Amino acid sequence: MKHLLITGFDPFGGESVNPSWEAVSALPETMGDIAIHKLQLPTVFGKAPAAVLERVDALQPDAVLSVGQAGGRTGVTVEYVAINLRHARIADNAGKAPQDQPIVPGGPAAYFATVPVRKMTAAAEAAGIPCAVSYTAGTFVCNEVLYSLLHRFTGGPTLAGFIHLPYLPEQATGGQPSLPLCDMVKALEASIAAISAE
Ligand code: PCA
Repeated sequence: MKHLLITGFDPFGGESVNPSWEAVSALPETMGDIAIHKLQLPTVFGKAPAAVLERVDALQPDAVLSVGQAGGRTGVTVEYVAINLRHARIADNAGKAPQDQPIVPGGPAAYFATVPVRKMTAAAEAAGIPCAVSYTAGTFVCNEVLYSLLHRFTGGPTLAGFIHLPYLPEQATGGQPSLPLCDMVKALEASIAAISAE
Protein backbone atom coordinates (compact mmCIF):
# COMPACT_ATOMS: atom_id res chain seq x y z
CA MET A 1 0.00 0.00 0.00
CA LYS A 2 1.33 3.45 -0.95
CA HIS A 3 0.52 6.43 1.24
CA LEU A 4 -0.36 9.85 -0.15
CA LEU A 5 -0.92 12.89 2.03
CA ILE A 6 -3.17 15.45 0.37
CA THR A 7 -3.93 18.84 1.87
CA GLY A 8 -6.47 21.61 1.18
CA PHE A 9 -6.83 25.07 2.73
CA ASP A 10 -9.50 26.79 4.76
CA PRO A 11 -11.36 29.75 3.16
CA PHE A 12 -9.46 33.05 3.03
CA GLY A 13 -9.77 36.56 1.60
CA GLY A 14 -13.45 36.91 2.52
CA GLU A 15 -14.59 33.68 0.80
CA SER A 16 -16.83 31.25 2.66
CA VAL A 17 -15.50 28.11 0.94
CA ASN A 18 -12.16 27.03 -0.42
CA PRO A 19 -12.48 24.70 -3.43
CA SER A 20 -9.27 22.96 -2.42
CA TRP A 21 -10.72 21.61 0.81
CA GLU A 22 -14.09 20.87 -0.82
CA ALA A 23 -12.35 18.76 -3.48
CA VAL A 24 -9.85 17.09 -1.15
CA SER A 25 -12.55 16.10 1.32
CA ALA A 26 -14.66 14.61 -1.52
CA LEU A 27 -11.86 12.20 -2.50
CA PRO A 28 -12.21 8.53 -1.55
CA GLU A 29 -10.13 7.10 1.32
CA THR A 30 -8.35 4.69 -1.01
CA MET A 31 -7.67 4.47 -4.75
CA GLY A 32 -6.45 1.00 -5.74
CA ASP A 33 -3.42 0.37 -3.54
CA ILE A 34 -3.08 4.04 -2.50
CA ALA A 35 -4.20 5.16 0.96
CA ILE A 36 -5.29 8.79 0.81
CA HIS A 37 -4.68 10.81 3.98
CA LYS A 38 -6.36 14.23 4.07
CA LEU A 39 -5.40 17.30 6.08
CA GLN A 40 -6.85 20.81 6.16
CA LEU A 41 -4.26 23.59 6.46
CA PRO A 42 -4.88 27.09 7.81
CA THR A 43 -4.25 29.90 5.32
CA VAL A 44 -1.65 31.35 7.66
CA PHE A 45 2.02 31.96 6.91
CA GLY A 46 4.23 29.74 9.04
CA LYS A 47 1.37 27.65 10.43
CA ALA A 48 0.46 25.95 7.14
CA PRO A 49 3.96 24.59 6.38
CA ALA A 50 4.43 23.61 10.05
CA ALA A 51 1.16 21.64 10.03
CA VAL A 52 1.92 19.73 6.84
CA LEU A 53 5.51 18.96 7.86
CA GLU A 54 4.34 17.71 11.26
CA ARG A 55 1.87 15.32 9.61
CA VAL A 56 4.46 14.17 7.07
CA ASP A 57 6.90 13.37 9.87
CA ALA A 58 4.27 11.25 11.62
CA LEU A 59 2.96 9.53 8.49
CA GLN A 60 6.09 9.18 6.31
CA PRO A 61 4.00 9.17 3.08
CA ASP A 62 5.39 8.31 -0.35
CA ALA A 63 4.07 11.60 -1.73
CA VAL A 64 2.57 14.89 -0.52
CA LEU A 65 0.21 16.80 -2.75
CA SER A 66 -1.04 20.16 -1.54
CA VAL A 67 -4.03 21.82 -3.18
CA GLY A 68 -5.10 25.47 -3.04
CA GLN A 69 -7.46 28.00 -4.60
CA ALA A 70 -6.25 30.29 -7.38
CA GLY A 71 -9.31 32.43 -8.09
CA GLY A 72 -9.36 33.80 -11.64
CA ARG A 73 -7.53 30.88 -13.26
CA THR A 74 -9.58 29.17 -15.95
CA GLY A 75 -8.66 25.57 -15.19
CA VAL A 76 -6.75 23.29 -12.91
CA THR A 77 -3.03 24.12 -12.76
CA VAL A 78 -0.19 21.85 -11.67
CA GLU A 79 2.64 23.93 -10.23
CA TYR A 80 6.14 23.42 -11.61
CA VAL A 81 8.13 25.66 -9.26
CA ALA A 82 8.17 27.25 -5.80
CA ILE A 83 10.22 30.37 -5.01
CA ASN A 84 11.86 31.51 -1.77
CA LEU A 85 9.63 34.54 -1.30
CA ARG A 86 6.74 35.60 0.90
CA HIS A 87 4.94 38.64 -0.47
CA ALA A 88 1.26 39.02 0.34
CA ARG A 89 -1.21 41.19 -1.53
CA ILE A 90 -3.91 40.45 1.07
CA ALA A 91 -3.70 39.45 4.72
CA ASP A 92 -3.59 35.78 5.65
CA ASN A 93 -6.12 34.38 8.13
CA ALA A 94 -3.98 35.65 11.04
CA GLY A 95 -3.98 39.21 9.64
CA LYS A 96 -0.36 39.08 8.45
CA ALA A 97 0.84 40.29 5.04
CA PRO A 98 4.63 39.84 4.89
CA GLN A 99 6.41 41.81 2.20
CA ASP A 100 9.53 40.70 0.32
CA GLN A 101 10.68 38.16 2.92
CA PRO A 102 12.53 34.93 2.22
CA ILE A 103 10.78 31.75 3.36
CA VAL A 104 14.15 30.18 4.24
CA PRO A 105 16.83 32.86 4.75
CA GLY A 106 19.82 31.85 2.65
CA GLY A 107 17.87 29.02 0.99
CA PRO A 108 17.88 28.33 -2.75
CA ALA A 109 15.90 30.84 -4.84
CA ALA A 110 13.60 28.11 -6.15
CA TYR A 111 12.82 24.42 -6.24
CA PHE A 112 11.09 22.41 -8.94
CA ALA A 113 8.19 20.15 -7.90
CA THR A 114 9.24 16.51 -7.64
CA VAL A 115 5.87 15.01 -8.63
CA PRO A 116 5.46 14.24 -12.37
CA VAL A 117 3.93 17.62 -13.29
CA ARG A 118 3.48 16.97 -17.01
CA LYS A 119 2.06 13.47 -16.56
CA MET A 120 -0.40 14.80 -13.96
CA THR A 121 -1.50 17.57 -16.32
CA ALA A 122 -1.88 15.14 -19.22
CA ALA A 123 -3.86 12.70 -17.03
CA ALA A 124 -6.30 15.41 -15.93
CA GLU A 125 -6.71 16.60 -19.52
CA ALA A 126 -7.30 13.02 -20.67
CA ALA A 127 -10.08 12.86 -18.05
CA GLY A 128 -11.68 15.81 -19.87
CA ILE A 129 -10.77 18.54 -17.35
CA PRO A 130 -9.09 21.80 -18.45
CA CYS A 131 -5.61 21.59 -16.95
CA ALA A 132 -2.26 23.25 -17.58
CA VAL A 133 1.23 23.45 -16.13
CA SER A 134 1.80 26.66 -14.16
CA TYR A 135 5.19 28.25 -13.66
CA THR A 136 4.17 30.39 -10.69
CA ALA A 137 2.49 29.31 -7.48
CA GLY A 138 2.40 32.99 -6.44
CA THR A 139 4.05 34.40 -3.32
CA PHE A 140 1.30 33.74 -0.78
CA VAL A 141 0.73 30.77 1.56
CA CYS A 142 0.44 28.13 -1.21
CA ASN A 143 3.90 28.91 -2.57
CA GLU A 144 5.22 28.88 1.01
CA VAL A 145 3.84 25.37 1.57
CA LEU A 146 5.28 24.02 -1.70
CA TYR A 147 8.68 25.66 -1.09
CA SER A 148 8.81 24.29 2.47
CA LEU A 149 7.95 20.76 1.33
CA LEU A 150 10.54 20.84 -1.44
CA HIS A 151 13.18 22.34 0.88
CA ARG A 152 12.65 19.34 3.18
CA PHE A 153 12.24 16.56 0.61
CA THR A 154 14.20 17.43 -2.55
CA GLY A 155 16.82 14.71 -3.03
CA GLY A 156 14.90 12.26 -0.82
CA PRO A 157 12.29 9.63 -1.64
CA THR A 158 9.18 11.67 -0.73
CA LEU A 159 7.60 13.35 -3.77
CA ALA A 160 6.04 16.79 -3.28
CA GLY A 161 3.77 18.87 -5.48
CA PHE A 162 1.00 21.43 -5.64
CA ILE A 163 -2.24 21.86 -7.60
CA HIS A 164 -4.18 25.12 -7.81
CA LEU A 165 -7.94 24.99 -8.45
CA PRO A 166 -10.10 27.78 -9.89
CA TYR A 167 -13.20 29.11 -8.17
CA LEU A 168 -16.28 26.96 -7.66
CA PRO A 169 -19.35 28.22 -9.59
CA GLU A 170 -20.89 29.68 -6.39
CA GLN A 171 -17.76 31.85 -5.84
CA ALA A 172 -17.64 33.19 -9.40
CA THR A 173 -20.37 35.76 -8.97
CA GLY A 174 -18.51 38.48 -10.93
CA GLY A 175 -18.26 36.41 -14.09
CA GLN A 176 -14.87 34.88 -13.20
CA PRO A 177 -14.04 31.44 -14.57
CA SER A 178 -15.01 28.43 -12.47
CA LEU A 179 -15.22 24.65 -12.51
CA PRO A 180 -17.77 22.33 -10.93
CA LEU A 181 -16.61 20.41 -7.86
CA CYS A 182 -16.98 17.03 -9.61
CA ASP A 183 -14.49 18.13 -12.30
CA MET A 184 -12.01 19.26 -9.65
CA VAL A 185 -12.29 15.88 -7.91
CA LYS A 186 -11.75 14.07 -11.24
CA ALA A 187 -8.62 16.15 -11.90
CA LEU A 188 -7.24 15.31 -8.45
CA GLU A 189 -7.97 11.60 -8.93
CA ALA A 190 -6.23 11.61 -12.33
CA SER A 191 -3.23 13.42 -10.84
CA ILE A 192 -3.00 11.01 -7.92
CA ALA A 193 -3.05 8.05 -10.32
CA ALA A 194 -0.19 9.67 -12.28
CA ILE A 195 1.84 10.20 -9.11
CA SER A 196 1.31 6.64 -7.93
CA ALA A 197 2.50 5.28 -11.29
CA GLU A 198 5.97 6.81 -10.64
N1 PCA B 1 -4.75 29.71 -1.99
C1 PCA B 1 -3.77 30.66 -1.51
C2 PCA B 1 -3.49 30.26 -0.09
C3 PCA B 1 -4.59 29.33 0.32
C4 PCA B 1 -5.25 28.98 -0.95
O1 PCA B 1 -6.14 28.14 -1.08
C5 PCA B 1 -2.54 30.77 -2.41
O2 PCA B 1 -2.66 30.54 -3.62
O3 PCA B 1 -1.46 31.08 -1.93
